[in-house]
Amino acid sequence: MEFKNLLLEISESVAVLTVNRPQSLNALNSELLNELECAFYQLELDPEVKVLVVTGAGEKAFVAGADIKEMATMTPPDAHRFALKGQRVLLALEKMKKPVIAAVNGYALGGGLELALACDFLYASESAKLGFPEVTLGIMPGFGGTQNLARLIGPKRANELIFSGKMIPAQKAEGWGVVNEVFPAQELLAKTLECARAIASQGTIGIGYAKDAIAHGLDMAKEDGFRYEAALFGVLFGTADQKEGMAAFVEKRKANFRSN
Ligand code: DAK
Repeated sequence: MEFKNLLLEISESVAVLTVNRPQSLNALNSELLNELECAFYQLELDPEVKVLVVTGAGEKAFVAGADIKEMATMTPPDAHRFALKGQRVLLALEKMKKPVIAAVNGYALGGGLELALACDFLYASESAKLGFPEVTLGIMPGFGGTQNLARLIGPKRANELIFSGKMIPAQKAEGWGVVNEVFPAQELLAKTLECARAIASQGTIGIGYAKDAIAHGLDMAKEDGFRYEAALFGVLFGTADQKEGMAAFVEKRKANFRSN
């Protein structure tokens, strides 16, 4: 599919998906949400892609939220459809089997922060600002933000951020555990790609199972999580990756994973 609002580059098993509406600070409108949904399904199925990086075009914004100009005139049925679409897109991202890293290169606000939080982890530039300004518009986060943020940083900090509508700098978000690491703006993408390529060189099936165990284990009783982990661990011993990884260790060479 041709994208009007996204740039997609794939190299060395890493796909970089760039939200590309810099004139609107990469705000998410309906057309862009449709394109994101297609892109996530396409990348999930593409055997060339082992890791996905999501970022924003330009130096100012990752994604400054849902498109307020489009939302301003929505009727309740329009808003309902828009909400269902946004939730579907972010759930598709959250459920991707492949690792996804957000490279937050500027404002990540509202739906933009929800997009970043749906990724497996976030790196950010020193100039990035994160927040949920929805209450300043008379609404509340609606693409999973209340749920993902409170689970991630606890209700007290989530309450403060969401009730106040204020933005916090990347460094503070790092202290809160929202962002894994902060880099100078000009290094962000290179550092993100370095990490993405390192992940892409490992056994993809093991990483996918670990992602599954972490995500689903959080919703389980601990003993059930342990049982689930053990079951997946056992399955890995039927894969070529496990055989290659352990043979490479014994033979003192670099593993060459084929991910089957
Ligand atoms: N939507 C549309 N256009 C936006 C935008 C946005 N979210 N953010 C920025 N822009 C546009 C601006 O209107 C401006 O366009 P022109 O006026 O030049 O045509 C251009 O981008 C540059 O922005 P500024 O001139 O404002 O740039 P500044 O540096 O002065 O300010 C800013 C940057 C990020 C502080 C400011 O642009 C700003 O406050 N933007 C809005 C941020 C915001 O409130 N974001 C949250 C949006 S609400 C739902 C689920 C989820 C959601 C909604 C519904 N359902 C379940 C129904 C999600 C809601 C949101 O995300």
